[in-house]
Amino acid sequence: MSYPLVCLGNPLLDLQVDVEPEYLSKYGLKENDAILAEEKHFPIYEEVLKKSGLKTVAGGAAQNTARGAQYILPPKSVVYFGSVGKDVYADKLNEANEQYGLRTEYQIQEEIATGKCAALINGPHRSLVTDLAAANHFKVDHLEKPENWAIVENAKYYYIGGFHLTVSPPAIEKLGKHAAENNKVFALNFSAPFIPQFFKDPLASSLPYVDFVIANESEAAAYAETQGLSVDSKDVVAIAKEVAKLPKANNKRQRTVVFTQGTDPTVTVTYNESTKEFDVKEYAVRKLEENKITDTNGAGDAFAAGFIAALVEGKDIAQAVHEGQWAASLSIQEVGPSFPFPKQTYTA
Ligand code: 26A
Repeated sequence: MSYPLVCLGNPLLDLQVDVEPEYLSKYGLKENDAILAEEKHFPIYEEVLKKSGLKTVAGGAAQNTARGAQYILPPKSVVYFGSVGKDVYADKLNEANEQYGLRTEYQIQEEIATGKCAALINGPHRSLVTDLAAANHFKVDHLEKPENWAIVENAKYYYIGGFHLTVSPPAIEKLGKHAAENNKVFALNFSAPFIPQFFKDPLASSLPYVDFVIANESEAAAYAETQGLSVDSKDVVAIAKEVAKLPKANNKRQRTVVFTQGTDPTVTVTYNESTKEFDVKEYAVRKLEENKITDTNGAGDAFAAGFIAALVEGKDIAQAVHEGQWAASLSIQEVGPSFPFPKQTYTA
C-alpha cells in the first residue's frame, strides 16, 4: 500500500481572530499578506490569545493542502512532512489531521514549541504573521531516514509549500531531484510575495525541478518585480510565460504555471519546449454570494489541494483547475483552512 502524494511544509497552528484595520496598521501589516514575525510582532500572539472570538485551527500552508488533498482522495493517499514540538499545539494539529485521515511523519523537536500563525481576518482579507519555531528546524536527514525515504520513493506526486524555502532548501532539492530523475510530478507553490522577493536564490535553484508552479497574482507580481522582468507586473499571462520557459531538469514533462487571481479568472500557461509554444488558458471563477463566505484564510491552499488531488486522480489540467476552484469555494465557507464534514464530493 503506497501513498501517491507526499507534501512538505511548515506545520503551524493558526490563531485566527477578526481585527480592525487599525490593528493591522499598529503593527505595519498589510491587509493581505503573509510574513515571518519579527521581534516587534511578538506581542501580537499574546494579544490574540486574549481576544474574544479566537479560533484555533490547523494551519501551515502545505499542511492545509495536504489535508485538503486527503479530503478529496481515497484513504491513505497523502503523507505530510514537517517539524513540530511536543505540546498542545501539536496535539491540535494531530487531531485535525486524524479527522481528515492525513498521515504525518513529523520531525519532533523535544525543546522547541510548535509553530504558530496569527491569522488576522479583516472582512475578505487575511494577514498572516508566523512564528515558525519548531517548523524552522526541519532537516533533510529526516527525509533520508530509510522508513521515510521509502515513503518518498513509493510516491508519484510531490507538493512543496514555497514557504519551506525559508527552512530547508536541501530537503526541497532532494525531493525535486528524485522527482526529476524518476519522471514524477513535482509541484511548488510560491506561497507569499516575500518568497520570490527575499528567497530568490533558493527559489531559482528549485524551479528547474518544478512541473507545476502554483501562485496567486500578488506572488506573480512580486516575482516579476524582483526578477526585473520587462512585463507589466499585473500581466499574469506574461509573467507565467517567463516562469514556464525557465530551464527544466526533466524535459520529459512540460512545465505548467497556474496563477489564481481571487475571483478573477485562473490562468494556466504550459510551455512546449520542442515547439517553443505556449498554451494559455483562462478559467472563470464562479463567485460565491458574499454572505456565504466565512473567511479566505487557506483559500489558495485549498485551490492547490483540489488541483493536485485531481492530478493524482489522473485528470487533465482543465479538470484540475475546476477541482481546485471547487475546493477553494468549499474552504472559504468554513472557519480557516478547513473543509466541511460530512464530506462533499466533487462532480464535474
Ligand atoms: C514561513 N511562513 C511565513 C509560513 C506561513 C504559513 N505556512 C507556512 N509557512 N505563514 C502563513 N502560513 C499559513 O498559510 C495558511 C494560509 O494559506 C497559515 O498557517 C495559514 O493556515
